[in-house]
Amino acid sequence: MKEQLQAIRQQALSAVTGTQSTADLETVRVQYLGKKGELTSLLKQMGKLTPEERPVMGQLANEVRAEVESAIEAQSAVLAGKALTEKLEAETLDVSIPGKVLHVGHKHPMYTVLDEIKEIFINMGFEIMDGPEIEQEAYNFTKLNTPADHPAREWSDTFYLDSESKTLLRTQTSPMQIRAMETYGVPIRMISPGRVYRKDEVDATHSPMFHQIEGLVVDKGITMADLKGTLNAVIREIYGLGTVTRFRPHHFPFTEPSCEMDIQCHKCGGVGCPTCKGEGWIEVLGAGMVHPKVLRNCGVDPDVYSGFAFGFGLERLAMGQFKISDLRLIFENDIRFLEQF
Ligand code: 2NM
Repeated sequence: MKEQLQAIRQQALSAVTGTQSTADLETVRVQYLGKKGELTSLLKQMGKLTPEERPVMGQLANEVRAEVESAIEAQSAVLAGKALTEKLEAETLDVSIPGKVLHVGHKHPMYTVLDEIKEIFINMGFEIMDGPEIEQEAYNFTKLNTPADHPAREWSDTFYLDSESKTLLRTQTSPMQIRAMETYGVPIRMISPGRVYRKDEVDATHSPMFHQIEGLVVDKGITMADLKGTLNAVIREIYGLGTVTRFRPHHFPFTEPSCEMDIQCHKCGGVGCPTCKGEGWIEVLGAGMVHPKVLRNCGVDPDVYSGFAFGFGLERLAMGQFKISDLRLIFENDIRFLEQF
């Protein structure tokens, strides 16, 4: 039996060191040390030995088992190292290849300006309200005191969606203010930013779709002084504290009296230059005291309440702010243009 054990030791050790893979090694382990393995089978014959021989053989068998086990462990480490080396060679990585540049987008310049404006009005207690771009003639014109024979209603000026001129693409965002007064009543302090549509040919300063922000304040005792004070405060937030402004008389059907607001040209200080087209002033918005008929059309008693309203174009504001010379650049979405902001 001693000779058999020695033989198993010899064969097992050389089989272990001869293995080329982890799977091979496992086969060898089962062959010698497994439940039906050679060493185990031999130990089952221990009963045939004399009582004196048994402990001697038992000890030898344990030594053989321990030796084979540690050889397996050592070979396992060798094979793992070999597998890693092969893997590293097979999967070569060229660290000199340039990485992929990820393009991260950012806010469109016009929306940067819009967010700034919203912030200013929110801080003054205004609410922001969104409305439909497809409007009814009543909300876009009639309730805003724009009568049927007003030039703004011309087919050449407005996108109508039916032959009776009942539905249209809104030409301003004020219809939303009519809706707000009807829905929430007064007092009210709100702005409505959004897209508006007019039948204009595209050029450097015109587009059939552009963005407007209109505002409305209605309460008891609101006067032209509130209009001037509020708009001066807003414009000085946008253009700087030292901005000089003026109000000129104007006409809008929905306000009476109406005005336009100019800022003194920040480039030439009012002397006249290309930026202000020699005027010394730059027009920034239209405004006025809400016409009593408009208030009445919204169920508001003009003998108790009064209000002011205003409107301005967002593209023009962004163009001034970022020194953009052509309106079309704002809508073309050319990445080379947009990346500059
Ligand atoms: C402007 C100029 C003047 C305006 C009027 C109203 C409403 F709904 F209260 F009648 N909203 N916006 C208004 C007034 C708009 O844009 C140049």
